[in-house]
Amino acid sequence: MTGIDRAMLLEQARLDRQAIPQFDPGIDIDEAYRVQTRLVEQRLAGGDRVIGMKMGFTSRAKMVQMGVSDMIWGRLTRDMQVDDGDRVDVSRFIHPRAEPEIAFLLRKPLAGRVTAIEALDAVAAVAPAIEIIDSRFRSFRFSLTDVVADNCSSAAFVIGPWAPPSIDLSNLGMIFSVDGRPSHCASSAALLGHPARSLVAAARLVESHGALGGELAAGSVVLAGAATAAVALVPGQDISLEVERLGMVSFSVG
Ligand code: 0L1
Ligand code: MG
Repeated sequence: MTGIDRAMLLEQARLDRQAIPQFDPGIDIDEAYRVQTRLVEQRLAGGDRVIGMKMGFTSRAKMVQMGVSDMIWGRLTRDMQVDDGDRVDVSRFIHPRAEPEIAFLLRKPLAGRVTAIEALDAVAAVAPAIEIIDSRFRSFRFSLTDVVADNCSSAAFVIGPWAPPSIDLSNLGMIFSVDGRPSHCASSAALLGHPARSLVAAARLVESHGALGGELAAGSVVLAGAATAAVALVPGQDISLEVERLGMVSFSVG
């Protein structure tokens, strides 16, 4: 099966809301990112636009939940964004889950090998965020290369109020709640010890893969990755994340 075949299968699975089996034989990581590029190109051909990047498996909790051990990255597009406080109709997904994150908004381009201080200097604002993931693979079972090809399970994301980048992100409490009751609690330090490290990795990866024009452009959004395991979504839930000093982001599940 060619990379284009794989990208078309994944896109069809999303459109039909029908999970597919894992790829057999597997593919290597470079081919997996090429499949991801082809996958997202199909959406861009339909008028969608890349607005940023998501990092994945940047916390131990997520690596353990999904049984993988490497960081991955995917593309965020405009059509994936849901407004803070909105109702999300989950019938458009296969088996959606939500996870608590921190988002960065860039004020200037970022690429290559940068320090955490340089990465933070490129940040215009930070916000609490929730990512909705929806693996196109059956039962959320995948290899690292499968999930990369599948745009890292990304399905939608919600960003809360933007806060100044001067806030110290090193150890902020994060309370992820379902129906107002805490489901998972974490510190922002769960993200590689400091969320800025996820941005550093994003800058390096985007350049080394020659993706997104080889840089994170000014105005890009970067999701730093989930700080805890993800929560399965069912209609009727209210999902919220409160991040100390950054505030709250939420959506309801329809
Ligand atoms: O933020 C994350 O670590 C999510 C990675 C997405 C892959 C998945 O769990 O399906
Ligand atoms: Mg995520």
